[in-house]
Amino acid sequence: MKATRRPHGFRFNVSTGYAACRAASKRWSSISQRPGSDHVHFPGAVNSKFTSEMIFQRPSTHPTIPTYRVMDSDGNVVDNTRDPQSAPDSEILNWYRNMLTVSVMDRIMYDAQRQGRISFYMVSAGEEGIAVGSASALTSDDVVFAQYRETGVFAQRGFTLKDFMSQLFANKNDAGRGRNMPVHYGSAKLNIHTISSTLATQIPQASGAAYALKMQALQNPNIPQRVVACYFGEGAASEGDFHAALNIAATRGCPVIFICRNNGFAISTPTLEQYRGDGIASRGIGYGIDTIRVDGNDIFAVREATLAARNMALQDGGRPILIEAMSYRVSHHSTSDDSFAYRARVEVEEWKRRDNPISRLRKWMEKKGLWNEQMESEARTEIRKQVLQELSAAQKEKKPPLRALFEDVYEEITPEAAAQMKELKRMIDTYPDEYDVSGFEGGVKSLE
Ligand SMILES: Cc1ncc(C[n+]2csc(CCOP(=O)(O)OP(=O)(O)O)c2C)c(N)n1
Ligand SMILES: [Mg+2]
Repeated sequence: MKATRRPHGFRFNVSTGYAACRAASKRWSSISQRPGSDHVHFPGAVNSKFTSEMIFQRPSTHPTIPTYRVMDSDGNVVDNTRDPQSAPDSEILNWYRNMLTVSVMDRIMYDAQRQGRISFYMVSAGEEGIAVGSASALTSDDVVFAQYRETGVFAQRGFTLKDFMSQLFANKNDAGRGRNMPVHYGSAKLNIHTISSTLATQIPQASGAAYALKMQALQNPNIPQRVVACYFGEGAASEGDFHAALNIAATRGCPVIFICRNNGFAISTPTLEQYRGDGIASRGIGYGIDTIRVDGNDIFAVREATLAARNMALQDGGRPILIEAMSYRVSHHSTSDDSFAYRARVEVEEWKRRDNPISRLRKWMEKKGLWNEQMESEARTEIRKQVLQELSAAQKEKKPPLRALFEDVYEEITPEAAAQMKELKRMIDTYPDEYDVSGFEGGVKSLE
C-alpha cells in the first residue's frame, strides 16, 4: 500500500541539512572565571558585575519603554525635520484604501452575522493601521502567521473581496473548502498560513518556519532572503507557547518579526488583570530580543518599525525582533460578545472620537492635498458597492463537495475515512427529507 499517512510538509534535505544546522549554531566556547575579575563568569550570566550592595531589581524603578510615533493624532508629523514618507503617494493611497475596505467590510459582515447570513465574525476596528502598515513593509515572499484580527494584512497582500466572501460563506471557492469557521482565512498563494482559533499556536509555528527559512538560505544563498511575520494579541502572549516561541527564536537566531497587537483586552479581561510587567515589550528584552513599542494608530510608525525590523531580522544569519503595537479594541471581541457588560460605553466613545488609524492617516493626506471629503465619500460608496456585490455572489455559490470533509488530511483517503464517507452517504440516501444536500457541489454523488 502507498504511504497514505504522511501529512504534507516541509522536506528536510538530510545530506546538506544537518551540516547547515551545525554551521548555524554558534561554536561552543569555554567560560572561566579570571582571577580578580569584577564580572561574573558563570555560564548563565556572563556579563554581570559583582556588587556588595544587595539590590532587588524593581520593575517600577525601570523606565517604561517608550512608544514610537511619527505623527500625532491630528495627523501632524511630530519631528518635522524629516519626511515620514517612505513610499510614493500612490502607495499611501493604497494603504488608506485597504484600511477603509477592512472597515467597510467589517461593518457589513457584522450586520450580516446579525441577520443570520453567516455564523460568526470579528472586526478589526481601531487596529487596521497595525495590520496594513506592517504588511506594507513585508515582501510577498515573506511568510505570515496571523491571529484573527489582521484582516488588513490579508487585504494588503492581495486577498480579494471574493476571497474574503468565499471563506465567510464557506462556499466552493474557499481555499479551506468550508472547513473553518468564518474569519479563519489562509492563502498558500499569498504565503499566509491558515488562521487557527487555538490561541498562540501560531507563535512557535512561526519560529519553526523562520528556522526553516534560515536553513533554506544556508543551503541556497542565491534565493532572496525571507522573514516570517507573526501576529498575535497581548492576551495570546499569556500562553506558554508565546514564551517557548520567543526563547527558541532567540537561541536559534530565527528571522522572525513578532508583532503583538496590544489592544487592551483579551475578550473581557483588561490588560491590568493580564500582567504586571511593562506590556509585552518587556518580555522581548527578557528573552534577549531587540524590541520596540510603537503607536499602532500611526501607520507610518508601524511601517517604519517593521521595515527596520525586517532588515535587522536578516542580520547575523537571522534573529528575532519584537514589535509591540499599542491600540484600543474599539469593537466587541466578536459577534459572540457584548463588551458593554465589562467596559463603559463612554470609554469606547472617547477612543472612537479621540484617535483612530484611519482618520489619522486621512488627516495627514488631507493636509498634503492628497484627499478630500468628496474622495472619501466616493471611495466609501464604491467599496460598499463592491463588498455587497461579492457578498451576494458568494452567498449564491454552491458549497464545497461533501467529499471535501474527508480530503486533504492524508495524501489519500484512509480506509477509515472511506468507511465514514460510505456511512454518510447511506444516511443521506435513507433520510433525504432530513438532509437536503443539493446546495453542495455534486450533491450526494460526491461521496461515491
Ligand atoms: C488556547 C485558547 N484559550 C482560550 C481561547 C478563547 N479566546 C479566544 S480569543 C481570546 C482573547 C485573546 O485576546 P488577544 O490575544 O489579546 O487578542 P484580541 O482578541 O484582543 O485581538 C480568548 C481567551 C482560545 N481561542 N484558545
Ligand atoms: Mg487583546
